[in-house]
Amino acid sequence: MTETWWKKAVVYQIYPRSFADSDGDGMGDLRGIIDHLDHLAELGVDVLWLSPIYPSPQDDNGYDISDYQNIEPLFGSLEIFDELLTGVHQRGMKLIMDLVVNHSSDEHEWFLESRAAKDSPKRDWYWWRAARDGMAPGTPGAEPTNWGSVFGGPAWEFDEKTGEYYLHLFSRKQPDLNWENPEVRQAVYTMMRWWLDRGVDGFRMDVINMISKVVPLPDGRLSAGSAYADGSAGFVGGPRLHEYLQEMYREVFEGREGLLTVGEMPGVTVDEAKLHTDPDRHEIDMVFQFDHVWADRGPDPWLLQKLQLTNLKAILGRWQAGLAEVGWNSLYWNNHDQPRIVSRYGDDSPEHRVASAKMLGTVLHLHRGTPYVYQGEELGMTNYPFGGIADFRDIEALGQYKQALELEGRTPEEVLTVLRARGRDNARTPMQWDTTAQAGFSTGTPWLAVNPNYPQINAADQRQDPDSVFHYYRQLIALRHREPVIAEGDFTMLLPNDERLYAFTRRLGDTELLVIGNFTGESVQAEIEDAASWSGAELLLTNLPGASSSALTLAPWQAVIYKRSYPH
Ligand code: TEU
Repeated sequence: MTETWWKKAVVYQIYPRSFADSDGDGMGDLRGIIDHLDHLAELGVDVLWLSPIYPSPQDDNGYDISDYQNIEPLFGSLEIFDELLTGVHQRGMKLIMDLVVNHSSDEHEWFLESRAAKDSPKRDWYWWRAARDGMAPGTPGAEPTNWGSVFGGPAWEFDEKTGEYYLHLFSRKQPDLNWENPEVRQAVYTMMRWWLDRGVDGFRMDVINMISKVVPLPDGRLSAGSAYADGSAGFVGGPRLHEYLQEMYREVFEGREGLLTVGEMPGVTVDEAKLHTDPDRHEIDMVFQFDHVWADRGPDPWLLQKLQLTNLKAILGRWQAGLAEVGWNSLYWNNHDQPRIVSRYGDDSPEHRVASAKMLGTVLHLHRGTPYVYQGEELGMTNYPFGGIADFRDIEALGQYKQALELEGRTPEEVLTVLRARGRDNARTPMQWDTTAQAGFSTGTPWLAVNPNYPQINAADQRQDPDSVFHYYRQLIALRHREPVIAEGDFTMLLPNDERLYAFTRRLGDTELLVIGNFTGESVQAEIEDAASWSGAELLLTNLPGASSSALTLAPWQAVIYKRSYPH
């Protein structure tokens, strides 16, 4: 196995609480994952990434961890985890854990100790600060900086007991760990080694580009209409981030083989990503960046914007070019924080759902980088028909809704329009396994409602149907395993100014691929340079009948992959 085995690999993300419930409590669990491992093996994915399964008060569905070295009882036990790991390895797959160490839960022993007294030996394990100079502690505006938290409200919580504030970039139950303190770093590395020794194959590192803060913590920029400032300049890609990641590599990963490390890095630049993933620098294997899922986001967070295809191409093209020689990227449309891609950049109407889901899969998987499939994406699962705010469970949706209405003068309908389209709960509705009650997810009442479209969209039907999204994803994954040009080849964007077609070529040695995806519901002629030279090329894969290399006319939402030898 070479150390870049992951260039040919496809990762599948499981959100355990929504994947499969084996005991009828309405919450997915590890036994449920074990029961469905054959679905994943049949799909052909190489690596499973589990969203957090550690003990947690579940304030942010497990991204608030109260014990890093155990399993949440709702999900199972360490024994069941070992059984799962064995089952994964027996099927030739790997398993990576979610590593959430920018913050812990406020119920973690470390924080309880830190909070107990100003002179606690763990006081400095978190970010404690006094009120702003000249202001009474605990009064509005007295927070140490003007930063807002991602989930609404200020990024600081006042603690009566010691009269100081602690920093939480996310919920108040997710205090930020202080990475400046070497004891914190060592405690994290010890825990990571413990999991690797147990047999896990690596980590997906939650908001890992936020662990280094600018000291002293600076105020952020306040934009018109928002209650709190954007503090990101004080903690995104901070001054010691490279140093910490290199130290982590030495302390945890050096000398171990066959692992995968992926750093989730909202707001990372291409240049920084290149440094993080340059193999000679020994930081991480690949980044998980956000630019292409922010492509339909405008300056006003509560105004829904439509995707401009040229913008998406400019963004992904920039990432392809920037990491062409050195570095590596993850490729994803979906995760547990994003709305369903077929409802977002595709068309989830009965007429076009299947074709557009397959087209989006084709375009993504044929880029250079490691593709991620989020549970249900392989079925073309869609957004949920949310009504009012009572339908949402996500702490982000609820917190942002409250802030927008109470402090920023927004109307419920304005905010709901965006939450319905973009809210994270869209990704978190239960996996649709079959046509039985609750889509076969649970015999009880699911913690979040099942999408009512499960009789039409479910795994059991799709496994039987050779034309399903499931079998198409299976082919895409197999194609990456078979064709070195997909993993290793270079990338050239075509038609950058076309608002309807996404087209590019890939080349490695004497093999060249042409990939075109039609992002519209009309048929479109591809006006690429030298189009005629592709006539006679081999059709590797398409999602609809009637593709012809001599015409290059794409039916609504059609995708094609052609292959020829180079030079031709
Ligand atoms: O997400 C980080 C992150 O950037 C999110 O704030 C994301 O941009 C936003 O929610 C999109 O709406 C990670 C996890 O993936 C997320 O589930 C956690 O809530 C968050 O970190 C805190 O751990």
